[in-house]
Amino acid sequence: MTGRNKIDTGDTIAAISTPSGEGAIGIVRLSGKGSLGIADKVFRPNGAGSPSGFRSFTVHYGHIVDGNSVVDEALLTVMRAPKSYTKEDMAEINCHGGIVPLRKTLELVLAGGARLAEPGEFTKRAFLNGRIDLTQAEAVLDVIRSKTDESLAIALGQLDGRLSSILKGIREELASVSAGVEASIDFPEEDIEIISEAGTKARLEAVRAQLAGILETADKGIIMREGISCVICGKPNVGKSSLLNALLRKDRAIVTHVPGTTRDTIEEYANIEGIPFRLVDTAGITATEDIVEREGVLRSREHMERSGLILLMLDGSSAVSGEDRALLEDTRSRARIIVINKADLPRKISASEFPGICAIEISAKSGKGLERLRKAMAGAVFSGKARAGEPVAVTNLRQKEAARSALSSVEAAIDAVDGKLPPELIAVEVNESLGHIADIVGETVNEEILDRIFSQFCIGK
Ligand SMILES: Nc1nc2c(ncn2[C@@H]2O[C@H](COP(=O)(O)OP(=O)(O)OP(=O)(O)O)[C@@H](O)[C@H]2O)c(=O)[nH]1
Ligand SMILES: [Mg+2]
Repeated sequence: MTGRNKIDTGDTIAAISTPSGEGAIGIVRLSGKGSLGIADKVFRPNGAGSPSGFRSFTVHYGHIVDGNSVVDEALLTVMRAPKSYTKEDMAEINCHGGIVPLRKTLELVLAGGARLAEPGEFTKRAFLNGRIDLTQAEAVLDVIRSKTDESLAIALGQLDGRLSSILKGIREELASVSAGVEASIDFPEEDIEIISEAGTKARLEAVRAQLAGILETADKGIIMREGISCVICGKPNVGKSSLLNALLRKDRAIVTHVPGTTRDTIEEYANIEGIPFRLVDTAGITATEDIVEREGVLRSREHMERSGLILLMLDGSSAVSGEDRALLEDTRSRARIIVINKADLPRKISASEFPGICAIEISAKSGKGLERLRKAMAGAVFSGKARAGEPVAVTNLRQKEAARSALSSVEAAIDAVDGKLPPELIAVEVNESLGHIADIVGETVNEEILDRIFSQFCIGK
C-alpha cells in the first residue's frame, strides 16, 4: 500500500524536460525543497536578487554559469509550493535548445545537489503530493499520446478530474451507506431503525447504476486511447495496399499490378471519424510455394486473428473465387466489413449478394465509396452505441477492472439486503466496493502498479 504522505520530499529532482535533439529552446526542470537554492548556484540574473528570493510565478533573464564562466543565456521561471505542477518548489530553466548547453546545465544542477529524475517522477510527485489522483496522472500520459482530437478531449476531461469527481461522489455515498449499516450493527437493540432496508437498497441501486454507466464508457474510452487494430485482407491484387494508401491519404504502401506485391505487413495509424485506427495492410492470402510469400501469408493470418475489425476485400471486377469464398468462411464469426473494390470497372460482384453483412462497394483508385466505408468502420467499432456526449470515460484496463470489481461488490451488497442477511455481511460488501474505488483513484494502489504506470512516462514529465 502506498500512503500518499510517504514521499521523501527531502531530495530535489532535475531533468531535461524537452525532447532530445536540437530545438529552439530546451528546458531543465527542478522540483523539491532545494530547487531555488540550487538555482542560486547556477543562475546569475541580470537584474537584482537571486532565485531563492524571487516571487512565485515570475520569469527572470540571466545566464547559467559554471563558476565564472558562462554556459548559456537563459530564462528562469520560479514556481513556489504548493502552487506548482508537483506542489513543490520548482524552477524551470529555459536554455537555448542545443544538446550541449542543456546537458551542461543539467550537470550543473546535479552537481549543485539535485538528483536525476526518474521517468514520470514529476507527475508521480504531483500524485503523491495529492494534487492529482491516479486517473488524472494516467490522463497526463494520454494527453501526450492522444491520437485524434476526440481522444484528446477524453484525456483532457479525465485530467480535469471529471472521472475523479464522479468517483468521489460514489465514494461519499458508499461511505455514508456503510456508516449507516455499521450503526445498525452497533445498536441492534435500538427501536428506531437507524437506516431502513429499503433506503439502503435504493441508495445502493443508484450507485450500481452510476458504476454501470462508467463501465459502459470503458470500451469506447480504451479504444479512443489505444486505437483499434483493423486488418485489410483478401487474396492477392484486389487492391488492399491501394485502400491503405487511400485511407491514409498518402502513398505508404507499394502498389503494382503484380499479385504478391506486399510481402510483409504494414501498420499505420489513421484518424477515421475521430477514432484512431491502426490499419494493417497484409500480404494477399493465397496458396503459394514461394517461401517469402508463404511467410507473408502466415503473418496476414496472425493479424486477422488479433485484429478488432477485418476489412475483407474482394475484386468487384471479377467473379467471387474459391480463395474469396474460403476467406468469407474464415471470417464469418468476426467483426468485419466486406469491401468490394474496383467499382470503377464493370462489376461482377455487388453488395446485394451479401445480405445481412455489411458490404460496401468502393474504388480505391477513384475514391468512390470511401466516405461510406469510413462511416461503416466507425459504426462497426461502436456498433451503434452512442458516441456523442460528455467526454467522461474509463480509458484503460486498470480502471475498468477496478470499476467492474466495485460494481460486483455493490451487486453483492444489494443481494445481501434482499436476502435479509445480517448487516455485518452487507457492510463487508460495501466496504469492499469502496476499496476498489480507492484503487481506481490510486489511494490504495501498490507500489508495483505505480511503477508500471509512471515508467511509461518520459524523463522530465
Ligand atoms: N481499376 C482499379 N484498379 C485498382 C483499384 N484498386 C487497386 N487497383 C489496381 O489493382 C492492382 C493491385 O493493387 P494493390 O493495391 O497493389 O493490391 P494488393 O491487394 O495490395 O495486392 P498484393 O499486395 O499483391 O496482395 C494495382 O494495379 C492497382 O492499381 C481500383 O479501385 N480500381
Ligand atoms: Mg499489397
